[in-house]
Amino acid sequence: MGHPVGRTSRDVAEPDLPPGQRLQRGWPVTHYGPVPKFRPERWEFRVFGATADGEKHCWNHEEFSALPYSSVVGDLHCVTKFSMLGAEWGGVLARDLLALAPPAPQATHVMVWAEYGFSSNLRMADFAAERTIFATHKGGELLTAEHGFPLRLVVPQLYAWKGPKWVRGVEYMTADRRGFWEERGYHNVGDPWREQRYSYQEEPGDGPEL
Ligand SMILES: Nc1nc2c(c(=O)[nH]1)N[C@H]1C(S)=C(S)[C@@H](COP(=O)(O)O)O[C@H]1N2
Ligand SMILES: [Mo]
Repeated sequence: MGHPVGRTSRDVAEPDLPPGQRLQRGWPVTHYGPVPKFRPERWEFRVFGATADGEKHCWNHEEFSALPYSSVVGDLHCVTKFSMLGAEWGGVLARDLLALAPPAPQATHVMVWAEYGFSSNLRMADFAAERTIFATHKGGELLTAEHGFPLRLVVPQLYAWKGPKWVRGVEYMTADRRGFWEERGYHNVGDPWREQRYSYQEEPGDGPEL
């Protein structure tokens, strides 16, 4: 064991980086459009679409803040090639939300909706993954406005655009539909380990026809 002579510890730590990614010191801010202003009295989180009971489920900010709190460790991989590894995220697990507002059996995908109509589509399996989390905190501290306060989705096993900041709801879908970046040339699935960056790389079954 130990590090091979002549190599730095950085070299041996890289297996956590997906192909084509590089480590980023600090935490840059990346998004399209302005940072929305948080108005607690107008904020609500909605789960709608193909729910098991056919109803829409809503939480105001106070109610959402009272949901079970969990934390996970997960990476952010931006498709522009920087990665942040091993961040600790706190908030509500997507799994817990699925239990609180169950989808109909026919629901196969979700659209995650954020302020200003930003959206991102996910396969139900990615949404229900162990570490998919609606984060309110990072490293034990509340998110800042530019990083998504009061709520952002983190899906550690996919590229970071799959996790909207300023998230406001989830639509359960019985067929796949492209979200904001998925309609604009990015891969429908977005697995960084398979380097699924762009829609031209898609194979049959990866997403709806373009
Ligand atoms: N609402 C919204 N969420 C978004 C985006 C966006 O444009 N709008 N960009 C995504 C992209 S491409 C990345 S890399 C991450 C960046 O998160 P950060 O700014 O906290 O590093 O946010 C994601 N979530
Ligand atoms: Mo990104």
